[in-house]
This record gives sequence, structure tokens and C-alpha cells, in this order.
Amino acid sequence: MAYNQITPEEAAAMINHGDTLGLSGFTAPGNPKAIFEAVAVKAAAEHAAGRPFKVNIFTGASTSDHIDGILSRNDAINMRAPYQNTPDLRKRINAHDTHYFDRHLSEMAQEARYGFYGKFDYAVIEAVDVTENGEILLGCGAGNIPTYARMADKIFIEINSALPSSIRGMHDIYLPDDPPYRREIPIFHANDRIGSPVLKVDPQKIVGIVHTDSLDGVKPFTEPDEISKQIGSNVARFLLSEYRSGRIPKEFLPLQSGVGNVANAVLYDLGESPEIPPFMMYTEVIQDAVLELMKKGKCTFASTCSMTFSDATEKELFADLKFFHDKILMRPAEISNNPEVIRRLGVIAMNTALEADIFGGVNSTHVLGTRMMNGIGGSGDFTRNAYISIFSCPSVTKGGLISNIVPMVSHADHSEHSVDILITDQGIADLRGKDPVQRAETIIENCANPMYRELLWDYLKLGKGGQTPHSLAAAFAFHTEFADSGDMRNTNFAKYC
Ligand code: 0RQ
Repeated sequence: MAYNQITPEEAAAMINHGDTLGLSGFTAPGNPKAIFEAVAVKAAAEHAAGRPFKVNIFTGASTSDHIDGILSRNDAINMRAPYQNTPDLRKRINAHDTHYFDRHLSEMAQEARYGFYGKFDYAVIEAVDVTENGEILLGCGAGNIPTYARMADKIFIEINSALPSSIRGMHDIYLPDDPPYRREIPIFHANDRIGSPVLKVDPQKIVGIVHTDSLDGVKPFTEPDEISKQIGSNVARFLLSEYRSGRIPKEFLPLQSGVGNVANAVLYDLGESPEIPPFMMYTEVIQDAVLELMKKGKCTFASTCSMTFSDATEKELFADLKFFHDKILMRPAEISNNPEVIRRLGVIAMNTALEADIFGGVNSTHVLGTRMMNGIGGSGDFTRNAYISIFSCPSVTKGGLISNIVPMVSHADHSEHSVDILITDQGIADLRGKDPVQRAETIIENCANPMYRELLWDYLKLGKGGQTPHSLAAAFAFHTEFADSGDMRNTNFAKYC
């Protein structure tokens, strides 16, 4: 079947106000790169003519400036799910211009199939290639596109000629049946392949092919700062002591690692440890550090949803694809983050907190309790089901004006029932087998910054009993003080007694 070759502007012309679109990709890789720039221009023209124009956008995770950035600057997103990290979109979300609902990434696709979010007008897919019978070779991220493509009435494809066709074989596209017919997801080792190397769609639904030629535009990592390095080395020290004690089996276990500098620093540290054996990853994104570990033979395999490499590393990957081809498999988010598989494989989860409280609760999403930062992403999928679940963060932020260890988290994403280990630049709090007061003692002593330890001890003494001795009057005294004076160190609990 010969497909209609169109321009991004022709695609944008077909997209109407109120349409719901499901996009390929997961983080910047795998996202469409041209059509939404044209949609943003259309939105600006419609708004200038006094007509409304906003669309609903479902993705795999965060996107890039080509989508969330440019659409938000043109106020063109009505509803957005399930994760984002773009400053312009963040502003729209916190101003309620865009309705954002933040979902566990493993659940998004199945809930779309269950019909919870209505019909999809278009799927927009970045691809390396598409055959006449509708077999699509995806780019560097899988995300939720198998579901969106199945549900959408029509499909646009962006063929990106910067992507090599030798990437074929690095995807594992699998959609589980829905209840009551679902069976086990048959992954028993991180490197088990269960699906197809291509996404199969009905070719009749493909209404246009757009051509692009650009890499994903992921920025390279900056050298981790001293605090990130200290956290990284504490996480590596913890894992090594678990391994030496035999609580992690001698073969080691698959790792999940979040995004950012701390995650990168942890992986570099593990790579340097001669005692840690070569390991696999079962994770949702792999970053530059993973490619380095593969070259050293330290990481033997990574199951992921996307290859979130900087452009320089992406070029290196493509130049040596033969070496990496059997070491990386990209799966849809509901499989890369699947709770059943995470629990079965014994994945060790490492994620980042914005703040944690002395009893072990974690806030990953809301700055000072109200302003959305990014979203829960896959942190809940992994944390709740991990063999060991680790959260890390710096002990203080903004030079000490904010303590990241607080009496009570101002927004709860992960409860104390799911958090095993808390790590800051100050040290390691092992919360396993401890009651709430014992947890508080360990966290204050090992993780809080010395600037805040006395205040946190004072808070613990305020409680009037109960298993978790909060003082409800003073639980947010740190946050209230920051709002008043801009420095949590000025907290005076006497005001609350
Ligand atoms: O503000 O930008 O003004 O400097 O928050 O803080 O330390 O740069 O955080 O980039 O490591 O991200 C949790 C957001 C951490 C991320 C989070 C301020 C701080 C700064 C950012 P500025 P950092 P990082 C895998 C799993 C959820 C999703 C997830 C995240 C800004 O890791 O989104 O885990 N996680 N996914 O100054 C007020 C505090 C603060 C604070 C930091 N306590 N109070 N402001 N800040 N702590 C990945 C995927 O799912 C794809």
C-alpha cells in the first residue's frame, strides 16, 4: 500500500481543537519531532483569529521541547498525562491552564484500553521504517504507542532518517490481554524476549507520512557535583554491604535506576567496585552511564523503555550497534515497569525524593506540597514491588534554607510501607524491620543535615504518643516557616504548642 507523503503542516491541518492524540516515545527519544511544531503554529493562528485550539496529549513519559515546550508556550494543551518535565508545561499545569493527571507509568496503557480516557483520534509515531502491511520499526523509545496505535482512529508516522535500520531487533513489542483473560507476563530473566521486533498496525489507518532527520536532542550530563557524588558513593556502599552480607544473591539482581545526576553517579560508582559482579538492569530509562558500563563488561544487559542517551552517546551507539545490539531491549512501558515482573525478578529500585519525612514517607512530585515538579513517573511501579527500594536526595536544598528531611512530607507519593532505605549525602538509614520511632531516630541521626538535626529531635519529642507520634499542629512547621521567612532553620516549635 502506498502511503500519503505529507508535510507537518498538512498533518497539523487535519488535527482539530479537542482531538486526543497518543504519541510514541518515552522521555525525548522516540517522540515525533516535526508535527507538533506545526500544530503549535496552527494553535497560535487559531488563537489570533479568536478561535479555541487545544488538544489532549497522552505520551509514554516526558517528551521534549518539540512537543510539551512549544505547545505549552502556545497554550495548546488541554489535558496531558502521564508524566512531564518541561518548564513551560510545568507553568501551565500549576496555573491550571493545562489539566494534568499524573499516573503510574505502567498503568497508563491498560487504563486507556479499559476505556477510562475515551477515544483517541490520532496516534503520532516516530519510526525508522514502515512496511506496506503496517509493520513499524520504532525509534529509540517504546512508551505506550502499541496501545495508542491500536486505539486511534488514524495514524501519522514520522520517518526519521537519522535513525539506522540496524536498530531492528532492539524492540520487544508485547501487549498483554486485558482482564479477565490476562495471563502471566512470561519474563523470567531481564533479557527474556517475549514479543515482536516491530509494531503491527492496520495500514488503512495510516493517513500520512512525514519525513524528519534529527537526533533526540538529549543534553549530555554535567559532571556530578560533590553532593551527588557523596550520595552515589553512599548508595554503592550500601549495595556492596548488602551483597557481602548475602542479602543480595551472589549473581546480583537487576537494577532500576531513576534519571539525573545522582542516578548517573551511582552507576559509575558501582562500575568501579571490583566486588560487584557484572549485573543486568530492568529499568525504564538507560542513560549515558549504562553504555559506559556495557563497554567495561560491568552491565551485561538492559531491559528498558527507552534509550535516553545524549546525542553524542546516541551517535556512539549507532556507530557500534553490532556490539550493543543484543545488550539492550526496549519494551512498552507497561512491560518495562510491570509490577509482576519487577517483583518476580527481584529488581533493586533506586529513585530520587524531593523530600522525605522522619517516618519514611516520600514526596517525589510536589515542591513544598503544592507545585507540581514532574510527576510520579515509574518510581511507584518500582518502589512498591522492589526487592529493596532505595530513595535518595540531598539532605538540604538551596544552601540549607530547605531541609529535605522534614517532620511530615507535604505531599505523599510513597508511603513508609514501601520505602526500605533512605540515603542522603549524610549517610544511610536502613528502615527495614524498624517501628516508626526507630525509623525516625535512624533517619534523623544518619540522613538529616547537622543544621536540622536538633530541630527534628525537638519535633519527635513534641508528639503526644501513638505509634507514629506526630504533632499534627506542628507537622508542617518547617514548610510554614519557609513560607514566612524563607529559611526552615528559623522554625520555632514553641509557636505550635
Ligand atoms: O529547583 O530547579 O529551582 O534548582 O527542586 O531538584 O535536586 O535538581 O532534583 O533533578 O534530581 O529531580 C524528584 C524531581 C528530583 C525527580 C525529582 C528543588 C531544587 C530544584 C529539582 P531548581 P533537583 P532532580 C525514573 C523514575 C519522580 C519520577 C521518578 C523526579 C528542583 O527525580 O521527577 O522518580 N522523580 N521517576 O532546588 C523545595 C524541596 C526540594 C526542592 C528539591 N524539598 N523543597 N524545592 N527542590 N528539593 C524516571 C522516569 O520516570 C522517566
